[in-house]
Amino acid sequence: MDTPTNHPLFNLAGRTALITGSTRGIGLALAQGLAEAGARVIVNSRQLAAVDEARKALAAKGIEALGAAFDVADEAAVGAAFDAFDRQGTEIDILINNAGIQHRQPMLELGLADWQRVIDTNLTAAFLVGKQAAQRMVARGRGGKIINIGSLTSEAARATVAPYTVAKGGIKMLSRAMAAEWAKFDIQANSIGPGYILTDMNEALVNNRDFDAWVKASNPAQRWGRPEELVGAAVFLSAAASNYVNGQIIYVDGGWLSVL
Ligand code: GCO
Repeated sequence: MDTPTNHPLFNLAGRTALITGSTRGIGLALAQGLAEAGARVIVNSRQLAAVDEARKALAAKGIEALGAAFDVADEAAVGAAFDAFDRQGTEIDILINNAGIQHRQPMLELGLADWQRVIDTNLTAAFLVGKQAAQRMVARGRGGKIINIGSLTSEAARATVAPYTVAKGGIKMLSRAMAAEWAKFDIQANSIGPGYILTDMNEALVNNRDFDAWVKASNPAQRWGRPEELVGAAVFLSAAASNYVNGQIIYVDGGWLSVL
């Protein structure tokens, strides 16, 4: 990879970033984007094989990524992963809580187990991983950056995705709660709210003609977003450029939430 030549306010050289759920989709694009801005990146998912594959894909682009396979929703596994980082001397300066799942079902039929699974993975995990990362940032005294990935549903509900909507609304407020408690340690915690993005998670929606037409008609940009279009906001929120920006959510949605 070329030596980063970006503006110093956006240069991530010397920083280490953990991006959860980064073996595909938005997470993988953010891992690549942060690496291109100079960061050393750690790829994560539950499956070691998926982590290895993502590292290979990044290596083919000249990026040497580290890997850490663990379940972000499992408190013991998260603790063990951070203990391993400590043993290896890996110090995380930037955390992107990106891991997320979807479950589409009308709420009248929704069972507790599915509700809980989505809340655990999309919201509680960001608290669990965020806490471990922040404890170390505070102890090191050099501050840090936390980015929690929200959604259009951080702001507005859509039928059939209630637990996801509730979790993503929570993500917006989790960033603010983190900012409230950790800003004094020079930690900035912000959210990014992607619009409808072309990812595997949304494959069923992309392939649904009515849904695809709805996305193109409702969004002023008249198209789906691409994962790499989230990189600019992520680099900004990971870099010195955002050192006095805290508790915000930046929607990267083609203008969707700005219109009726
Ligand atoms: C859905 C999607 C959403 C969106 C996204 C919008 O079923 O509505 O999967 O989760 O992709 O989060 O911002």
